[in-house]
Amino acid sequence: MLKDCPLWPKEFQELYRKEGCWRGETFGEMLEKRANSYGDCVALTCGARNVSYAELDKRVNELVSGFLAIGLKKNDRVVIQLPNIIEFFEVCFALFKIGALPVFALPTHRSSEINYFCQFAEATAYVIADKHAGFDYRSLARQAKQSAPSLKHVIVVGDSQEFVNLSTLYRKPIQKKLEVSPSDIAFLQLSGGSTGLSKLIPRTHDDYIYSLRTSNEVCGMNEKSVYLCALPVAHNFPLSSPGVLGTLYAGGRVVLSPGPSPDQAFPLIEKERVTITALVPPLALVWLEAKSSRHYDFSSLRVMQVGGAKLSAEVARRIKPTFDCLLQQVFGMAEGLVNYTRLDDDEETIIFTQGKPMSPYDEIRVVDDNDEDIGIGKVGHLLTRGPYTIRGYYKAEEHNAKAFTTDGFYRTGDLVSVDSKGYLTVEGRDKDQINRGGEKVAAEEVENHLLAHADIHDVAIVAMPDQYLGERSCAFVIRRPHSTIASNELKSFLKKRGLATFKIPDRIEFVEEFPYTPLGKVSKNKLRQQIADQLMKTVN
Ligand code: OOB
Repeated sequence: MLKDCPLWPKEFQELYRKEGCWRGETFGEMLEKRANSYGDCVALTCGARNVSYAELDKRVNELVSGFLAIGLKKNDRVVIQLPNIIEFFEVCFALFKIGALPVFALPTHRSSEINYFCQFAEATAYVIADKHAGFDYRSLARQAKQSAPSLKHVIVVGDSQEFVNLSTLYRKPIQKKLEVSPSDIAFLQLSGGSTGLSKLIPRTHDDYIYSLRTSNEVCGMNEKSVYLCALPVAHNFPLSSPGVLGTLYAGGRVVLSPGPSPDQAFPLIEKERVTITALVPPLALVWLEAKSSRHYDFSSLRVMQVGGAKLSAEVARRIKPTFDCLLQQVFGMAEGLVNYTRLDDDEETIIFTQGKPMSPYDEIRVVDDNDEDIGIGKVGHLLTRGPYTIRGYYKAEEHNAKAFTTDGFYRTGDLVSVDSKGYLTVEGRDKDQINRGGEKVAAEEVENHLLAHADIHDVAIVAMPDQYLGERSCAFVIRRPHSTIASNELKSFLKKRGLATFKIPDRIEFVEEFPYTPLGKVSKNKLRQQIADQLMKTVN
């Protein structure tokens, strides 16, 4: 078992097993079972390639052999940064079978994030595609190798240059028995982060497979389901709610789209007869706008899931009439808890709420600033614990003491209200984060980068309202005396530091001083109000 991962206390482990949540299955076993039951059925479609369950399992076993041959072993951490391609699944399942742990980076991460993941997780390997969306990932690998002494292998899909080519690692399967337990950590997922850098989220085979099975029941998944993965596959929403892994659990078919644009996704919906897909709110808006001018057959589509950020009721209302399918709101988090509106809920519930917890074993508390429970309909902090919600981040003892209550509830940082039927409405956030249309930016992480600039005295980053993304980021900056540094110079400074583009502030406001709270802290509330008022004025 990987060290430094707080787990559920014994009595909860027993409870979740006794209640049949955790059934003692690993991802490796799951794939083998599906290969036995659905061997000839297509598991994955990517471009012109179709891979059956039997073929996927075979390729995974070959890769296990190659991974072992280069020395990968149980509990090794492997940073994976791949686009939506079949190799993502081959690599992940091969690592699951060995008991090595994928660390799921996103394709938009750059050297600042990747170096940190490799260093912090003490990764032994980093798996990339050569190029994707015009970006050469081998340059990131070179930097990662310099910065993380633990990194022994860089494995590349495509032109590998000086690195190992993934295609050379498919070897004759070996018969060695690999000891992987269902209660082992299967992988490390990334948190959106609110205090500085992303935390790593340890998820076990048992807990994650339970979340897949429960998601599948709620979302009506079965072997006829065809799931279009348009969002980046490694994100928890398309990965597991029910996402690509839920689809494979159900014996259905995953269709991989290289990206979420209507030009990429619409033809796939028609051609592959997609039944369910998942989007973040800004994309739902783009799809709504694009639908009328593009004449594709959407008749197979039953469910459009929208989550990751708050969906406005006005946009929600347009989904069913435009796509002639059900809308499902999804309010989830990589730490665990996932809430869904149910497919048979009434229109108002689907349009106005973010659903209710998927499992009867999810425990929800809505509390005031003193951790006292508050009543129905009132807005408070959402706390949760349950059979698939972590009890602590990896190697983060100090942070865990703040992010979890002493009795194991995770402080989500979300402000919600709960109605009499147990449905949640997300009303805001008390974490220092910007939710840029589903992409999470930890203010402190970006502030620290800006503070490294010699011309900057102080900085505070807040969310500002945006019609399309819901929120964008605005950095309030106090320059050092006599500095005349401009916004674009600061933005290129951040880019040069290797920060993912989505984290670069959308707007920079130079100010002489910050407003303060009575306690002497920078008042981000006042800054948010200030920029919102300013934007209103420019609109009117
Ligand atoms: C999903 O996961 P993360 O880890 O990227 O972000 C979690 C946070 C939540 O705590 C909340 O602040 C926000 O994203 N969020 C929503 C939301 N869904 C997520 N805020 C308002 N409305 C929603 N529907 O984003 C995620 C993971 C699994 C399934 C779906 C989303």
